[in-house]
Amino acid sequence: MTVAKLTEQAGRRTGERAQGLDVVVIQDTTEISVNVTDAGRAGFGPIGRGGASRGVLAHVDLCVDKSGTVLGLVDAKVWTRTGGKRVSNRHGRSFTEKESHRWLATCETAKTRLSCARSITMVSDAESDIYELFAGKPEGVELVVRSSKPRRLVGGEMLSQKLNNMPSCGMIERSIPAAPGRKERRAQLQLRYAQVVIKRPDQLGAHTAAEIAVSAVDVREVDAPEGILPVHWLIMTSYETETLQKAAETIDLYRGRFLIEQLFRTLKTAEFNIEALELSDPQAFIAFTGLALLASTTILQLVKARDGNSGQHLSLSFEADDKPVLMVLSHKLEGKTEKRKTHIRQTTLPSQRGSWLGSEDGTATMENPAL
Ligand SMILES: [Mn+2]
Repeated sequence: MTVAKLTEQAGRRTGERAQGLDVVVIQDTTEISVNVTDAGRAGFGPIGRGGASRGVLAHVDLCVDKSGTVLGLVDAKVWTRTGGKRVSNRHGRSFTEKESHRWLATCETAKTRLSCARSITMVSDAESDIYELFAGKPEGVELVVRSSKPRRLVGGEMLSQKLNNMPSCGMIERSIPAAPGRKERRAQLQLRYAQVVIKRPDQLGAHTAAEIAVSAVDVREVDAPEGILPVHWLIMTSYETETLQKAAETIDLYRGRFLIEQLFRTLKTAEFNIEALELSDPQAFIAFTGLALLASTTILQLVKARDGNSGQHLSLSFEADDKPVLMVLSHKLEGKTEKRKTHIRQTTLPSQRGSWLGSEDGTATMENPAL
């Protein structure tokens, strides 16, 4: 069993679910530290700022539809760096040899595995502000990336400067999800947007496109509450963004990224607490991380099904073979009191064609012939 095999299978199923849909793939990397003695750490490469800790990295691609329903993983790579030191990515290596190439490789995998989707949009954070990503993106895959590096435009002006000098194009109101130490809030967001042409950075050679045309959307929160760092993002996208409506859509695509943070929290905190695992064999740790990522994705789907009227189908999370186990667990977990039963009913996934588990007389019904 390898992570590649597990995720290939998961990706294939996600591809089936994505058929005909406009899908968004959120990609992100998380670092997972190991909880073993110094001797046991020997097989693990450096992670963290300056390589201060030891552990593995996981790069995950989570597929959602435009309503926010989690369709599943497209791919996940889990690895540990070799050598005692973090290898410098800066000089003398081609982009395909660098660890940062993963952001582009993920786009290629998404294009292959989600070939039946109507459209594919990749969303990623500031770490993926990479010129070669925009220059090399596969056709039919669009990008929404938070900018973090100074970018010079054709004509000499800096990207951030251009947007700072523009008047506001309009306001939108959005909710900003809660994060550790921060409550959910409504935010007034001021938008600026422009079509720009970015110049190739000097350190890149002529084999990379000399310039790339992107849309830039600057969003900044006005009147943020006292003590709260106001939202200020500069987003680059391969979509043409020529209206306030389009700019707002770009921001909404980026806001959807918080789901992957929720996935990583599931992996690292209460549910799996993977960083507490005492496993000194790197290959075993990597395989376990892959399994835990798949299970965390299912948990994320179940949590969304419990909390909202997602209307998501049971087959999003489970295989037909899982049915007997789910039946047994459902009976076992259902409480004796009426309140507890209600609670259990709320946590079952509604089928598109009626209730799947827990009919009134306690016998389960199966109305979807596909399961
Ligand atoms: Mn990240």
